[in-house]
Amino acid sequence: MVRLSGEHSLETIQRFFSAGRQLKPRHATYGIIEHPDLGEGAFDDVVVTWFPAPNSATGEDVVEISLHGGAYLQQALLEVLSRQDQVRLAQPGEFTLRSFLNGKMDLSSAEAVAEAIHAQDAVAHRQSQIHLHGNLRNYIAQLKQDLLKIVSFIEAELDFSDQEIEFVSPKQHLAQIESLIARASSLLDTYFYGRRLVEGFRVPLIGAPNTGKSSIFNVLQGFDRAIVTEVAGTTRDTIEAPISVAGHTLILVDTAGVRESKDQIEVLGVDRTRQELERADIVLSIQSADIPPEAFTPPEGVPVIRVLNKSDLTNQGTNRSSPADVVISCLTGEGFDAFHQKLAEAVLGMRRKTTEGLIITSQRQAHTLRRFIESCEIAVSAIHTDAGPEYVASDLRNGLTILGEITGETTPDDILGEIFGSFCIGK
Ligand SMILES: Nc1nc2c(ncn2[C@@H]2O[C@H](COP(=O)(O)OP(=O)(O)O)[C@@H](O)[C@H]2O)c(=O)[nH]1
Ligand SMILES: [Mg+2]
Repeated sequence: MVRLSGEHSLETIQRFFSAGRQLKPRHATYGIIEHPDLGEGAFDDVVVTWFPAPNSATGEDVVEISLHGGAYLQQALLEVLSRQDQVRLAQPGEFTLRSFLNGKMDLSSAEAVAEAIHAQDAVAHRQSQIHLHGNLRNYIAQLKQDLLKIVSFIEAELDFSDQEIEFVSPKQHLAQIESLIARASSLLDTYFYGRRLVEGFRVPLIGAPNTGKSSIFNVLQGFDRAIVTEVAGTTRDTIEAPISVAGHTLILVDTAGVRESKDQIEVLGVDRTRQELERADIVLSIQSADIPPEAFTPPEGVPVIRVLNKSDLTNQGTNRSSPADVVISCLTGEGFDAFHQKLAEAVLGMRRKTTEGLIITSQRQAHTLRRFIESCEIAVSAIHTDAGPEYVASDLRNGLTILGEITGETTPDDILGEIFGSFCIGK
């Protein structure tokens, strides 16, 4: 589909389209595209739908041309259309930007469009749909409304402070402000999981040379990607590949292992392994039945799955006693179902949502929420130190402005540029 948006959309398409009847708002009309620049005779038969402003996706006049599939038809039409007066190709994200500027969607929904475009798997996609349908906006709107109520009370006290009226002291707003902080924090807590929904969970394979890390990497991925040999130290660089587990994307990282080595390239590989360990979300600690176990300290707070490989060799093994969560063999395929199950448990164990099912995935939203919580915390300490209602009110006002940035009521232009720049053309 080729889409035109803006005030010259209708007159432009009328130069190309003949149907024997007028286009009717929001009705699909079958007809023919023809134009001298597209060669002699009919170019394609198409269906054109006209959405007059403001009842369209962008809030402007929109014309959608559904043509036959195929790169040539699409490219030729785009090229000729974009050479017309008052017509040019859209920038990435421009349709969504216009929709936002015309009040058709708030900023968190616009970001959800970006999330939907970038979603790599089922769970991330479902989350983008929850955001797109405004649930995040509603959550923030509720926070704003409750905060506004508190601010109004405190400011009313300021306005009438010279009169003999009894007002509640700012202390009595403490519990409400603290509950706002708790609600914002529970949303912020979902960011750790939310970011990984979008980027994938990093899962390095760590272990002594020849334990079968590269072999496991290949089996989990379903095809041979990493080089497997009997020579210890074959894997020098890290290689990564996405796999799907329980609807989540995991980025498997095959590493060089962590042994001390004299080979310079291998040493660099071992350094990389250490860096991977620092970024890890789940660590696969690999041992094998034929190789003595090597001690390694996993990073704190990161789930580790202890894998004992080469179960087919257990009888001749030297490593029968090492404790493992799963016992597998790349040779026979034994244990891989249980291994998948363990991986699924590990990612699902990291899932965080608010009670409304919300998860934030954007760094901008997380950063803004953090600033909001900070300004509420400043208000709380102002109350504790009897700083005076004018200070409390001003900190809370600040919080209101910050919340407005999440939905886009008060977002500076440079931030808008950054958000919409991450879209693809035609969205
Ligand atoms: N018998 C047996 N050999 C395996 C198994 N997995 C890997 N190997 C062999 O172990 C050697 C080292 O494997 P590789 O994946 O390169 O180990 P890495 O150094 O940890 O990456 C290769 O010869 C593999 O064929 C297994 O489950 N059983
Ligand atoms: Mg290897």
